[in-house]
Amino acid sequence: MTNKNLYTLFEDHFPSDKSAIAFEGPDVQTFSFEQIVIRSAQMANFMTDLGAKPGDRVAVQVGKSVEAVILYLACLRAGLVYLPLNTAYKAAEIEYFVGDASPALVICDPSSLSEISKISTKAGVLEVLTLNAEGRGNLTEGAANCSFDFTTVSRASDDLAAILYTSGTTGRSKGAMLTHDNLASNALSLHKTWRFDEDDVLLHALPIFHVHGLFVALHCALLNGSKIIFLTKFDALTVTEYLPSSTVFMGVPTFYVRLLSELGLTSEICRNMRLFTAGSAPLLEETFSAFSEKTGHVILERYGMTEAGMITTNPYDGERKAGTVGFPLDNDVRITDDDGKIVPDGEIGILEIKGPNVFKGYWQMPDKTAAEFRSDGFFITGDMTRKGDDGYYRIVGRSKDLIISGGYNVYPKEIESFIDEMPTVEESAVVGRPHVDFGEAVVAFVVPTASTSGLQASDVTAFIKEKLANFKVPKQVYIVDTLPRNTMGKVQKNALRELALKDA
Ligand code: MLC
Ligand code: AMP
Repeated sequence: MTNKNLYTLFEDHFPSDKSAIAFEGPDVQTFSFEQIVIRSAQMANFMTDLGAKPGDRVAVQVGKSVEAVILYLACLRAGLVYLPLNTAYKAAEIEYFVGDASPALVICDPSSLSEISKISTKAGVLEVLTLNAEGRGNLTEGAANCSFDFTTVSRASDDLAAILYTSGTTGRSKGAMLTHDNLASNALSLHKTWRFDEDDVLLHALPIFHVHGLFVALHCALLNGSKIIFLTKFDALTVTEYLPSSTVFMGVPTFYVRLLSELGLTSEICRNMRLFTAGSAPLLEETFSAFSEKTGHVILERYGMTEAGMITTNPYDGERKAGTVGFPLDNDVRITDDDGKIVPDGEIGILEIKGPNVFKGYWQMPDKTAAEFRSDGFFITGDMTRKGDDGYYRIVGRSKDLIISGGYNVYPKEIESFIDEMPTVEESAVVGRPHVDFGEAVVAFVVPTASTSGLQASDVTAFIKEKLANFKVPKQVYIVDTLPRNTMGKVQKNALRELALKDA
């Protein structure tokens, strides 16, 4: 059996001159490909020595550093299943993920060690290790004493490489199980379609705990064996400083909105750039046009999701159309009605997909998995889609109750359930409202209990801030007497969206 380990695919594409730079940046140490190979071997040895075995999960909540990328590669090499967690998650959120995934190892920032250790002990974790945003901690210290040699563990195509949690419209988050082949097939497809070549330099400013920054961006560059300018956070000014030495940039729409307000963004600083891509949320036509006017570059918008990586893309050579997500990559797509019947071209329906990129299922949730697949294997994305006469696909809405704020998904149900736990609250409803910077902002309508007087919006915000990630905290809270309902008693979220919009 040939080894289908994704790391092997990357290593096969590393340059023959391994002293070539793999990562550099203003806040990181420079790493050559040789160092990446050696350090990932040492880390794989360290985790294996601690007792982690192929198939075990490694949950990781750490700041962005090259060492965190090496940790990801080390997990692949050791056959461990990488489970990245948003750095914004609070202890209560982490407790769920660790309890659900039962990882063998948990890696966290030293500042959260005591909190995470308590959670991990309850979940039977073997060891909790630390890694700070500068790439230091007992993970790198322990690895430094290990051998430089590690034979990458052989994996079959459908062995798990990663689990990424994605929230559900009802109930708790679901762990999307991604195999080595899911990730490899999508990486190869993007690398080819977006025409990566040996002289490319990727300017990387995305977080590395989601599909976009971890898989789409990193995989293309690793598969290309070329340099990454690695920024540890997105900052528009810093991006403009590094654009002249880069050729490819990937971002969520908020990155482009913020770049457009940088005076230094000119066509001159983009002179070496060949590709700007956008995704994770809809790119407004005005952002698309303004960027093209200012830089001479037409942003290539693509569409994807945690469960499948990238699904469609605007063409590299043909016309890139604003408001569209282009054409399917190497997966079959169809647009259907609620019963799964294909709708005529030009009509709106739900996008369903099938292909090597589509995940294996939700971790330990066979019923939820079954509910989201058709009997012929197509996965129901929940994205309302229309294929135009021109053949381009357009994402026109979502059948799932979901807000995408600055590229992060927020599920109203999760926040509503949380607000409703406040003893002073009768009920609540959460909706999205257009936001100039984040695309959509979270807004909450809250009804106090009959016996409560004087509940303030700030009480609700403070309650949420303590327990949930900051991007889930509503940008505005309205205290109201009642929620509008239809004759069936269902909360009319459209009416609330209109109210919030009017008020804005
Ligand atoms: C930060 N805040 C947000 C937020 N990010 N609020 C709502 N939505 C967000 N996305 C909060 C902060 O905590 C702060 O709150 C306030 O808003 C202002 O913060 P900021 O300093 O302006 O934010 P910043 O740290 O600069 O972060 C903004 C950002 C970041 C856009 C750089 O959100 C980001 O990196 N987004 C990218 C997300 C991403 O990679 N998505 C890919 C998912 S994969 P306070 O209270 O402290 O003032 C996927 C599949 C696919 O979807 O197709 O790609
Ligand atoms: P996630 O669960 O974080 O992977 O988010 C995936 C969701 O982001 C998709 O189901 C879409 O709703 C949305 N999305 C991603 N890319 C685009 C895009 N280019 N346009 C519109 N929505 C997008």
